[in-house]
Amino acid sequence: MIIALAGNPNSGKTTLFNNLTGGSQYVGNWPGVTVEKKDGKLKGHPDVTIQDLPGIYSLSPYSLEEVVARQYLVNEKPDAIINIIDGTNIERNLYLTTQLLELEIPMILAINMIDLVRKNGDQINVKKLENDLGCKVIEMSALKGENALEVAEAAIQMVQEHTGIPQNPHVFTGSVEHALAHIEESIEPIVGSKGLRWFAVKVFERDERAIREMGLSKEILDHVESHIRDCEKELDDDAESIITSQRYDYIAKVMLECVKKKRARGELSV
Ligand code: GDP
Ligand code: K
Ligand code: MG
Repeated sequence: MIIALAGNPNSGKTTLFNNLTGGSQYVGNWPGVTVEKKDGKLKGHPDVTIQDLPGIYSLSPYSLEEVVARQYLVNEKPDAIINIIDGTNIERNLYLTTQLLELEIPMILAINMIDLVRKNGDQINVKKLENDLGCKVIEMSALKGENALEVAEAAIQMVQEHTGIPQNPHVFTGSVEHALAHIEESIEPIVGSKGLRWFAVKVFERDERAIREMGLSKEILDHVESHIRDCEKELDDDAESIITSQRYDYIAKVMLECVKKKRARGELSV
């Protein structure tokens, strides 16, 4: 069984990885690139491999790390993902989360640095967050070892029970969803049903690398292009910005519902 660790840089991935694997780890490079590849066996579970992925802010094609991580997730399809996020910086970290949720791979959201969150006096409504995202959420401190093994064990349980596939992907506004529905219909015979929504969003964004890797025909691309243009005209924005800004709107709404900050950001403690 392979469990992948995905998260932003500085979310605590290395701390969690070391915590879960102890001494046993293998360090190399991803094929063809000099991005570090690291995996190890989960302590006490010789049949479970923890695969560390490069720290990334999104699954876009803008950096080598992002391409490596997304190719691994999309092509190798690990059995489960632990998405580790910095609990003191949830809003920014959830941007990657919204993309990971679309892959339809069993996933746990591990809110790390919970020791600091408590110290700051912030409150996270875990149940509400689970409901909003449609994905299991566990608070954790990788540094203190609090709930680290529990997160891994919850991932194992999901795989064994064939559960944990995110159930509640973010819904974009009407004209975007309309275009996505057309795209999904056109590409499903080629990419299959798993992660279909993620592929459709990539096509909508005109992500050249993703489109090349899917091997879509010119007919399909011409057909979906008309729907993308209609949507851009209606919203008076380019497709990629439409997706990004709607993800941020959605995250802002989730934050309002689920996270109570004791102090506004930037405000000094006395
Ligand atoms: P990575 O970039 O995602 O691999 O993050 P690291 O594992 O290197 O962690 C970044 C920093 O956060 C380091 O200084 C860690 O010691 C610290 N850190 C990681 N997890 C926790 C945690 O649960 N609580 C606290 N307070 N610090 C943490
Ligand atoms: K680091
Ligand atoms: Mg690291």
